[in-house]
Amino acid sequence: MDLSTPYDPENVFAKILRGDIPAAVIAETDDTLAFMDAFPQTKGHSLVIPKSQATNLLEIGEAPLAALIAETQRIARAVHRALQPDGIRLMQFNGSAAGQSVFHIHFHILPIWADQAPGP
Ligand code: DGP
Repeated sequence: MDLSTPYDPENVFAKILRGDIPAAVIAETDDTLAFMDAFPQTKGHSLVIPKSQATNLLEIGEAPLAALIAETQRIARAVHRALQPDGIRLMQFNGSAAGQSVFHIHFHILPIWADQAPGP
């Protein structure tokens, strides 16, 4: 999937938004959904997605992006309070070449503990 591939409404996050497949939802707003990653890289690894359709960062509009990043900050603060990690890593990939595997834009929020940090 290169950066100009059109949005596919059958991607797994679109299915989660429609309720076609289940997810461990942790927060929902008018514009965003946050849920646990099904293949966590650390304890408490979660994802935040916009409800609007956008494949990647190049495509998303300014208003949905603002809502997405504000919600990502809110979830990161909640993760800090709940899990007390030593650090919090955000990840966001665009295009297969960069490591994106689900083509609905999302932020990863990974709590990091100093003694068990995953590789970069
Ligand atoms: P990325 O490489 O940035 O596109 O990461 C996609 C993430 O989505 C990856 O960490 C695994 C996660 N994931 C894939 N399929 C599902 C699913 O069906 N449910 C949930 N909750 N997460 C999924």
